[in-house]
Amino acid sequence: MFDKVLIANRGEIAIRVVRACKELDIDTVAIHSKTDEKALFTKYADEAVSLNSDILAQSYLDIDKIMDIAVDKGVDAIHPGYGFLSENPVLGQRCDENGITLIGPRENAIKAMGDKITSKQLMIKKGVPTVPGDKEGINDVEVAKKRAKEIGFPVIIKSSAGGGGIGMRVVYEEDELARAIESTQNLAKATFGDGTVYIEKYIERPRHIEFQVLADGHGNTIHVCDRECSIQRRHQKLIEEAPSPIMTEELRERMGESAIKAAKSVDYNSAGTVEFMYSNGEYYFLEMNTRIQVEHPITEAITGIDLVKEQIRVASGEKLQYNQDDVHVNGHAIECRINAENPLNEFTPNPGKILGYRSPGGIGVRIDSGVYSGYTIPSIYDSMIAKLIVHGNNRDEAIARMARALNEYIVVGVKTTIPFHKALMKNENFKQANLHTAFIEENSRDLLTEVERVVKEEEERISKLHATFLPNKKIAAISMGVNTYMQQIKQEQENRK
Ligand code: MV4
Repeated sequence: MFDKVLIANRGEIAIRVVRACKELDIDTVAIHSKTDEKALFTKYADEAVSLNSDILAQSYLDIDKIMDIAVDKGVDAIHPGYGFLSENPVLGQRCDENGITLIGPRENAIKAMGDKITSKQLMIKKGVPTVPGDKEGINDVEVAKKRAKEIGFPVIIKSSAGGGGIGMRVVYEEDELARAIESTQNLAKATFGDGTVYIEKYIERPRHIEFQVLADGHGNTIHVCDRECSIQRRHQKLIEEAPSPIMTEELRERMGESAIKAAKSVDYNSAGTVEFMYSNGEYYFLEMNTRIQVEHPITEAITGIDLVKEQIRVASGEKLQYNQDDVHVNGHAIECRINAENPLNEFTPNPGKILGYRSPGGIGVRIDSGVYSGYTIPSIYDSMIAKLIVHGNNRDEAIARMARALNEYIVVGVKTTIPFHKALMKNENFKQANLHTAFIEENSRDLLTEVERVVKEEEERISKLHATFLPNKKIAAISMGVNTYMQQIKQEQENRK
């Protein structure tokens, strides 16, 4: 096992990795940008080294700088977390050159899964279901037209170098096809430096179901069950749950087997996620994410498996601690992403200083967060405040528990997505698990009406709690909005008369 690990990331995931290391008796080195000097993760690690910059290319994306620190500090391994360098094949190369282990997959796996045409071809070869359509790039618009007619409209044009929803376009009729191909090619060329695009049947309102996989360097690959991630907005997930409400033993067996085949097709040897679309009883491979994901805790909740510890163990050369037969689903878990965003204004980021903070607790509640009272959420990074994860014996209990935990949550000073999640927990379509990738669009009117009501209610009910946590009335005034505060003062004066 490693003695010392450098964490090339920030925020809650850096803390998540520190916690796994501590339980494995590994020392940790955090690296941080100028802005992140006061971030919580730098205090949790045994050592923290400044990258002396806020420019991404000179901080969290600066491989040379990070390698220098890793060598200087004598670490055995680097954990890249998610985002940043986590799916950059160069990091692994540079680690190899310096005799440092990368806690993640090998270069070949990242590259093969990063190219959508390559990965689709691999899946077809292994018998994993893929969306009907081409498995080669478009060279000739006339050929593409013929293929689109065979496939049947609507079709979708996707960039091979894309993923995560970037560089795709839906085409409903033949007349639009040529222009759509050209514009997607241009976009892909400009964004990824590779203009290769291909055609698929467009699946309308699919569910997004993904499988967690774990693989070691000894030929063992298991799946750690499924997550439902259909509720997203512009490809940003808002909430995830495990297992998928539509999952049956039989479907899990089949999809899990496909996920394992996908991982094995690239000799995968780490923690990863295989994404599928599900529609009308059929499922299709979408892509594989070659990293630990934001929503991994819901899988940990229902299986009891510490995914990050397993990921570190297999990277150090150990065998997986679990066989497929050891993996069982226990109950139901939900994760809400609590972001500093205004759900009443298109979820625009609302970074700033957290004036008061108290997170929920009690049975079945987990918070993964990198913030504290007095911390300023920087505007240069994502606006995540926390991941609120609940676990219950079944979906209904998990929903009730989440609603309860959201009501306990107090964040003063920045607008958050908490009211949105409260509204979601009450939504009938959500409760009935009528989930699909257009859920937010189709339910936005009902949700927004409820969010507005919740925000008003919070101002009234929670202002009392705010007063408890924030004896300073000025801060209370900021938190509840000055007008509401003045009204309250007036009312108090009236009452006294
Ligand atoms: C699709 C699709 C419908 N049909 N492909 C979006 C992210 C990228 N990984 C692939 N995506 C999609 N591919 C076909 N043939 C619909 C989506 C899609 C989607 C997929 C998963 C989760 C959320 C989504 C939101 C919009 C569109």
